[in-house]
Amino acid sequence: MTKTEYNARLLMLVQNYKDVVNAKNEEEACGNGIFTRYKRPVLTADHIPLFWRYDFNNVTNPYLMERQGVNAVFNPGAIELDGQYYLVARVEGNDRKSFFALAKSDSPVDGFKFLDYPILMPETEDPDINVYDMRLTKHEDGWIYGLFCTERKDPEAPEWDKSSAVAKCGIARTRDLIKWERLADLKTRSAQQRNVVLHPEFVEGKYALYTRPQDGFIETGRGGGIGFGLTDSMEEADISKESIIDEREYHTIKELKNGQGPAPIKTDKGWIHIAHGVRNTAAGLRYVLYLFMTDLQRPDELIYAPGGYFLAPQGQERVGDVSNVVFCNGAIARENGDVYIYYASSDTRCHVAKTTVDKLLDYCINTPADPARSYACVKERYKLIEENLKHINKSKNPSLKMTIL
Ligand code: M1P
Repeated sequence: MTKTEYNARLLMLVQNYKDVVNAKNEEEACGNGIFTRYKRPVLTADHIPLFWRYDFNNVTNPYLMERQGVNAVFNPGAIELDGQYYLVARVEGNDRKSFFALAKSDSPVDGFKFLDYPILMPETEDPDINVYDMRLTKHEDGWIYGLFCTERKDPEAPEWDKSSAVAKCGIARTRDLIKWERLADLKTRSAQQRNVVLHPEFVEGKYALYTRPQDGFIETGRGGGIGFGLTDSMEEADISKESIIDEREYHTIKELKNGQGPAPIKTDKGWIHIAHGVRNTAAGLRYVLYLFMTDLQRPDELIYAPGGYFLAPQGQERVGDVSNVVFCNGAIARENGDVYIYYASSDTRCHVAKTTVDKLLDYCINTPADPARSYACVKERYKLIEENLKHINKSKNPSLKMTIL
């Protein structure tokens, strides 16, 4: 490669990177009234700084090749601190290992830039093989906790089995998102755990955690459902009793498995939970987001369970490394009532959708629960149609009249 070719390639790389990182985001038109999607992903593999991927020494890398590629950036935890928006993304290298990296912006919907280095998460005495899906919780004890999945090879697996793994909940805490103190992994009585999330307040004077007990690494087996348990300390977190607060159910969007998303959002009417539900199809697993609410004093008591999904993969979101997946482990509820939901699509890229606490409450309280049978669903829809037809016929609003063609 000549010097001119090298420099032309370098310029092209820089220009492409700048275009991606500086692109402004726009709301999608119309939507469903519950939330508004944004047109561009907020983080992708193309947002990874070039100096994390390329060796820029033209002696050691004369062809300006990518030396350490990044495959995907997804499932970000999210937090607002001092008016800045932070995402702790799951970055997956070409080697399939995930790690955490902090991106920051002064806007909730665009301009996210990674800091100079990814997070070097300290290990415990039993090193993690893979870490991912951090949930950030600003706890009332003053710390910011990051709970994540730590995966290790199953020590019981026979020599020929190169896939069986054990998932546990890793725990770390920080004050500034830069320096992390690793604590002991969570102990529970379940074989495996994923999607564990810390509640932001003490419950009965203890730390409260949402769990997802599972028998195996992929299948929840006899386990599953979103669990709840208490622990005296986060330094040696140990849950002796888990109770299931949101079951998986036959013929619903959470038939196969489900999991708590980010820490729940506090409102005067209860806690709003964003969760994911999974069902199996001939085309593989389908992951969607759904909501439920729990009691303000008793966050383990379900008070509203709107039926069906809240947000499902759409358009380009449906395609990626693990297609037909949306997953959310980060949301920011602002003091002014705005809520930004950060979700990833198909284990590949991160998006944002905007809504408000009032809209989420209206959705949770007024969306009918899943009536469990086709006949009951049609009856439910009849009620809506009958009321609407009466209302439209009485109305003098010409636009409303036009809804009947
Ligand atoms: O591939 C989809 C998701 O699968 C897992 O989630 P769950 O344990 O709920 O099935 C996680 O690996 C998650 O990161 C991933 O997005």
